[in-house]
Formats: sequence, C-alpha cells, structure tokens
Amino acid sequence: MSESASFSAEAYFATQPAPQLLAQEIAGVKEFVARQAAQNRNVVLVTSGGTTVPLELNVVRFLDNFSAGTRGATSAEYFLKAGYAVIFMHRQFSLQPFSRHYSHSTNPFLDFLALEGDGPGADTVGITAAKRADEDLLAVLTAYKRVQTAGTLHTLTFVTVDDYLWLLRAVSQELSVLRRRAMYYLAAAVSDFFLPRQKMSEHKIQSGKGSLHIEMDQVPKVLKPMVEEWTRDGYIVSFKLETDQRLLIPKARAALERYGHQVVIGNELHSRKVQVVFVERKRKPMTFVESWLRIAPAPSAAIHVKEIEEDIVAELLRRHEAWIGEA
Ligand code: 9Z3
Repeated sequence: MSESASFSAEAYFATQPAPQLLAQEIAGVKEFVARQAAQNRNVVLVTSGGTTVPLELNVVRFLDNFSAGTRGATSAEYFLKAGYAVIFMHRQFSLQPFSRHYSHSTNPFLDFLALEGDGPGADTVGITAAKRADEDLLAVLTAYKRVQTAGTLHTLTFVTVDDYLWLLRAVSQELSVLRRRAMYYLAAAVSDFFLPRQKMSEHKIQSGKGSLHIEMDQVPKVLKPMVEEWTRDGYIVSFKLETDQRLLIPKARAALERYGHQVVIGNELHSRKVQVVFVERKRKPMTFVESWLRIAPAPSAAIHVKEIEEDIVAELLRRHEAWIGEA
C-alpha cells in the first residue's frame, strides 16, 4: 500500500456520505447538552476504541486500528465520578464505562456468577473470593446507578472512520455552545488512511489476480477545523500513540504547533498503562512544557490496582478548571 492524495476536511465532508442515523443521533446529543447546560455541568466528549476502514462497499474486509477502549472507558468513569457529564463515543463492542469491569477477558461475568453459586458448602477461599466479587460488583453497580439517576452519560457508537469523523464534527458543534466548559478527550485510535467511496469496489475483492495493491488516501487532519471552526474555546486533549518512545515528544509538539489545541498526551504502546507524557505549549515565553505521569506497574492482573486514568483525569480537571478561570 502506498500513500496517496490527502483530503481537506471540507472536501472530505463534501464527498463522503454521512451515516444514515446521524440526524437522529445528533438530536439526542442536543437534548443531552441542553439538559447538562441547564444544570451547570461541565461536559466532556470522550472518544474511544479503534476505527475501521472498509475495503469494499459490500464489506467483507477492512483495516482496523488497535484499541481495546480501556483508556476511554476508564477515563469516562473518572470524569463521571468528578461530576462531569460524559458523551461517550465509542467503537461498537469496545469497552464501555462500568460494564468494562465484567466484559471481555478481565473479570469475566460468568466466573463471577460461578463464584456466587458456591453457596454454604464452598471452601473458605471460595467464600472470600465471592464476597470480594460481591463488594466489587456492588461498588460498580452503585456508581452506575448514580450516573443513571443523574442522567449524565450519553453513549454513541461508531464503526468506520467515516462514522467517526461525521459524528465527531456534529457532536463538537453541538457541544460548542458550552464554550470553555466543554472538554474534548480524543482517545480513539483513528486511522490515518482511508479508501474514498468513489474508489471502492462494490463487491468483494477477488483473489484471482495474485497480490493485492490498494492505494489509500490520507484522512483529513480534523483537529485543525475542530479548533478553528467546530468548537469555541473548548478544552481539547488529543492522544498521540507511538511504538518508538523517542518520537512521542517531537510528534506531540508538532501536533500542538500545527493545530493549536490545549494538550497532547503522548503514550507508547507497551507502557501506556503505566506512563504518559502531557505536552503543552506556553505562550509567554513561547515554550513547550512536558510532564510525565507514572504509576507503579501492577504485580499481576489483579482486580484492585491503581489505574493511570485516575491520575490523567485528575490532572486534566485541574487544567480545565484553570482554562475556565482564564476566560
Ligand atoms: C491513544 O493513544 C490511546 O491512549 C490508546 C489506548 C489507543 C493507546 P486502549 O484503548 O489504548 O486503552 O487499548 N489514542 C490515540 C491514538 C491515535 O490515533 N492518535 C492519533 C495519532 O497518534 C492522533 S489523534 O496520530
């Protein structure tokens, strides 16, 4: 595959079709934002999970971006705990706040139920484990119930990079009415390349011709219009993922220079659960400021471990507060 043309955001939205249910989804977002605004709540848009790039119109094959959705789902919980309302925009079937504790392979729900079934005849270890699991589930359910009652979580799903871009633009525009009180936390892993509708084969690509050559176009860099047009003074946090740690800071600085948003959080693939770097641009004098945030690695995949998202969110709450105060 080789890199080809790049679309401007304008050309992209003029030529690529919007998801069918966009208008309906956005009506829901409008109502949610108005309700939170009436209650004087700060609102954060959390994007989470990877986008796909279909290779055919009748899609059989697609490219995917790595992300389980842990960063987004976990962070959303901490934002909710801090009193923010959350629009959680995630890849279908990726992790979600609260249910993440009992889905996928960590804390499988059936194991929890099996423990519950141990009953009076169970051995002491079984009973202790069941009690622990009970307490954990109760804490998760209590937090979830609180959020449900307060009506502070609104969920949207995407699958393709097209879904993602259309939703991101429309949600950002709706959220912009909150001005500085809105935060945008862009943790989704978004494809850099895509296949424009006009170049896609209608039917399944056939294998008869030997090797496969696909030329993809560059996905528009939407952070620029997001900063300059879609949002008004919102606090925008983007994530930068690299597999070569040495690239993190230079790439984060370049993104801040190019797009002019508030902060880039850099993370390297293998250490992302224990360390991240916040990169920010100060205006007077014009300098970059980097600060690393680290937690001790967990001894095992035990249930009760510190999550780095707790500290990431705490740090962002401080910075967002200061940003609101500057107005
Ligand atoms: C991230 O860097 C996220 O922290 C992860 C989270 C995807 C690494 P998990 O969901 O992983 O917890 O498994 N997200 C941003 C990735 C991205 O696509 N960034 C773009 C880039 O690096 C810029 S917006 O170019």
